[in-house]
Amino acid sequence: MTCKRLHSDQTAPFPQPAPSQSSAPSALPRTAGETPAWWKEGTVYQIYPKSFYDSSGNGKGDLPGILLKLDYIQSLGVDILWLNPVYQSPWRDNGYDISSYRQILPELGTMEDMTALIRGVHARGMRIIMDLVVNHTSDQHPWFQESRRNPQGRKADYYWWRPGTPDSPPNRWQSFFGGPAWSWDETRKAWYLHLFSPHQPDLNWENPALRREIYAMMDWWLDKGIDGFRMDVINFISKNPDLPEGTPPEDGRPFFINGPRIHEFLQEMHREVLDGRDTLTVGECSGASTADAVLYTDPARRELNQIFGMDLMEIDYSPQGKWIPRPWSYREMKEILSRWQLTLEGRGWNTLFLSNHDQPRGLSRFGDPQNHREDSAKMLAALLLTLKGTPYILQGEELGLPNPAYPQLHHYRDIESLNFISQAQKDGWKESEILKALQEQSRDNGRSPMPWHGSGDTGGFSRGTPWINPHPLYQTINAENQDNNPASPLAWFRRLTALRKKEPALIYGQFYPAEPGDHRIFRFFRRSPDSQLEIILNLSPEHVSLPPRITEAWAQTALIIQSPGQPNQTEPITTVFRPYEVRIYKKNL
Ligand code: TEU
Repeated sequence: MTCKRLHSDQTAPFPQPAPSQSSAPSALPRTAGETPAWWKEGTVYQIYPKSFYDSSGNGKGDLPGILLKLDYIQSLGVDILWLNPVYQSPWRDNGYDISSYRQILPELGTMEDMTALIRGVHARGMRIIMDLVVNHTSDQHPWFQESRRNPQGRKADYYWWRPGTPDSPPNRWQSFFGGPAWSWDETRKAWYLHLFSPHQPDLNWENPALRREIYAMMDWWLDKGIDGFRMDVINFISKNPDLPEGTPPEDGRPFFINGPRIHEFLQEMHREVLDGRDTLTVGECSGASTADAVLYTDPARRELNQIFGMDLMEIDYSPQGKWIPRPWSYREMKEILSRWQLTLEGRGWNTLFLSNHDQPRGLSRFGDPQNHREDSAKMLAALLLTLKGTPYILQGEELGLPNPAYPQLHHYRDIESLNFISQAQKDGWKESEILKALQEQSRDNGRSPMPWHGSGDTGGFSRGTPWINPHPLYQTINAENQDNNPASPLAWFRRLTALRKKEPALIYGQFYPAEPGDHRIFRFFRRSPDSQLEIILNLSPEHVSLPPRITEAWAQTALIIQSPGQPNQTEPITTVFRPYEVRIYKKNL
């Protein structure tokens, strides 16, 4: 591993782009030596189906609703849809507790609706991936029901069962949602492991018959026409079978994160299911380092195409966890992004994301929704669409949507938030403190209904009562009022997706960090054989003046896009960056 940690802008190495190779013969000049793939070129739009568009009036978004909005999605210039789980589920963890992998939750639609959606997406030249949740199932899944009832049966060890007595669990591991990671099952008179809620028992991947069932299920979905999978906590599936206690004893993570057989399992999955298919596989890999990311995504190893690393999402986690966030700096943010870019260059492939259904909105965390909402949203969109990797945009992010920051405890729905509320109350937190933590960190911040227009009670999301409150700002921030406004975040987002399609250097070009000239500036190059783009982002709400050694070189380049400002109008080259200003200069080589 040659992963250098960059400590500060002063000490950071700034490798300059190598001299132009454009005269040298290259088989793939537009791809700068990278093997081309649709999943490298595409931008992914994440849809949280229950909060996207409710066509039936039951207060929940649904599959026909997504179908009705495909023209809007296509108009964004995105290429791939990722759907959060829509499978049959008791919905204890919003669908991440699946009770039947081959059925659709009736509230969300039917299998015919799903087939129609796949067809509709493909007819528009886009692709669609689904969530694959195979670290655990619901406790209502027939596999678990059979496993708990029949300790001698074929499915007896599809899950992590351990003998004992109801008063002494096999170890002291804690679950991610709070409370012990073991529950006692009265039917089988044994303990079972659940890294998440007690309703989400962990599957035992040591069992080859179980693995075969999962591969068959994946095949079944791919045969239906989906284009790949976002794999939920996929790097947790291999556990150390001794299940040792950690340090402290409650921390079992070293024994199941990137566990002993993880690479073997993923390579087997590749052989059994993915080989010969043209799919996108992206693994959610909390606890994966950049070195792990290379192991998971190096094409020669035949595991996954990409992973979601969580370093940036955990930038504000304190030693006490996510609910007590700590301050972070622009230096740390740039260090994380640059480290992932540099380590994966030529060895794997990155994902780029600032939001998802488990996180507060990227704008609220990394931008300034109070004072510079639109400009900071545009800067963050530019960050996502100009670094190297596949960008993932959460529905509403294209509108510059901040956290809904619901103002009362009873507005929250997510199991993790509800468990936090009861624990914090027990621990004596004041209600105002609990609310502040939820408003900043709750997963519900990424799950509010999509604001389609500014009228009615729900912003066009539903004719019924929404399962979670509409976004409080839907009257001012919505798709309709941004659609024809060329200065809107939505219009800017469309310009960026169009730019990615026009400039292969933004897809395949090598990433080079550049001397920023100021700690609030993120400056880097994307270089392909025939062009070099220089991207300069002011990460801050302040005016920043750059030194002449940086700005003088711009005279030989073209300013191809800039924010703030009107499209097709760029400011004369100035050395002062306005709050959240973005500029991209291009030089032909
Ligand atoms: O998330 C896994 C995961 O690491 C999160 O639970 C994380 O700990 C938490 O969101 C941080 O606040 C995946 C899914 O994305 C999530 O929605 C599920 O709840 C979870 O797995 C269990 O399936």
